[in-house]
Amino acid sequence: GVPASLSRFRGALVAAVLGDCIGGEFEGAEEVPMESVMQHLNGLDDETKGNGILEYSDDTAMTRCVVQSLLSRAGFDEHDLAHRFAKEYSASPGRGYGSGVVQVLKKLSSPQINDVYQPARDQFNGRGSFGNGGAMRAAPFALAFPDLAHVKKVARLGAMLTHSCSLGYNGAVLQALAVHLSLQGALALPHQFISRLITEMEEVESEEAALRDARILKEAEKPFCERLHRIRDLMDRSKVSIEEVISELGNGIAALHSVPTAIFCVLHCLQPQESFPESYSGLERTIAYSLALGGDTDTIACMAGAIAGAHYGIEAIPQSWIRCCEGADDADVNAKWLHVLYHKSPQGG
Ligand code: F2R
Ligand code: MG
Ligand code: MG
Repeated sequence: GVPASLSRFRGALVAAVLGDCIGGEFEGAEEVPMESVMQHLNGLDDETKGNGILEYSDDTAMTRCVVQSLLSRAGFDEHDLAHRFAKEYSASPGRGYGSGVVQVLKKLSSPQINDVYQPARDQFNGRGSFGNGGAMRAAPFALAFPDLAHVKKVARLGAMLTHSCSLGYNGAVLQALAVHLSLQGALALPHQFISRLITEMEEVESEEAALRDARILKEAEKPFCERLHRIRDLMDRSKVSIEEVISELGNGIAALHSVPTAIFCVLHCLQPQESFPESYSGLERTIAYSLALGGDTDTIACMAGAIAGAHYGIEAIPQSWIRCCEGADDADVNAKWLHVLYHKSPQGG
């Protein structure tokens, strides 16, 4: 693949923040007319809206914890990361966290905690969360380590601090894999990109815990693989409506209903679309399209932003968008440090 340039690291981390901040406007909306999306995005060009007026939500708050932990520990440290999640939540609880994960974050703040994975295991009567909260913060794992097996391992562990159901943590593995491959230029060949994800997820979803969870939740035997196959079918169609994307892939708060959707947004927007201005970069198209799907827009745009940003690089992001979003400048600085860590990492670097 193409060497992972600094521009791709910056694009990934900054666009994830923008997806969260810009997508927050429509989170939970059932229908989002394209005119409303364009009106919102055109408003970002207004100079008076600079200086980070669009606040980031839990997606970015937790991603920042992952980044800061990876950088300060020069690797994955579950105790440090759990501590950062808990501290961040208690300092700023109003960032729109999922209603279940709040219990985990409160338990993680206890000084008596020994097993930092236990609070997540206790969720939902012991079944664990299948929400997309593990996936929404998974991108930094792909930006810190070049070795694919290590990315899979730490994305899973990082998600398991809050999401012990395989349909939650495997969403994080899939999101990290997509960023990892995009960083290396794999989106230049979209069909190979999706085939590669299917191959990797076949192995991931062959584990006993994953097969068991899928059975209990009455999902397909390998649910993420099944969704990736649906993406491949949608890619082969000449026209796909928003309604069809929602019905085939979903736009909800479950990782299964949002991570594959984010991947589809990126693939669908690789080519110009008639709904968007010709001047739009692929990254602008991707974020705009993610918003138009409605549902969990901040999180789908955040995840799609990370994958698209790793492909197009920082140059594809309008300065006016960066100026509007809280935390975008910090993400840009942190991306440079992750780039350093990635290139000196012992995990295959
Ligand atoms: N939560 C939101 N947005 C809506 C609320 C906004 C807020 N109250 C406000 O207005 O300020 N967004 C954020 O949550 C998503 C990530 O959630 P996460 O971290 O996965 O949380 P949780 O609580 O673990 O799971 C989310 C919900 O999914 C359902 N669920 C999960 N596992 C389940 C299971 N095993 N059985 C049944 N239901 C399960 C529950 O409804 C959970 O609350 C992102 O969108 C982020 O932006
Ligand atoms: Mg959020
Ligand atoms: Mg969300």
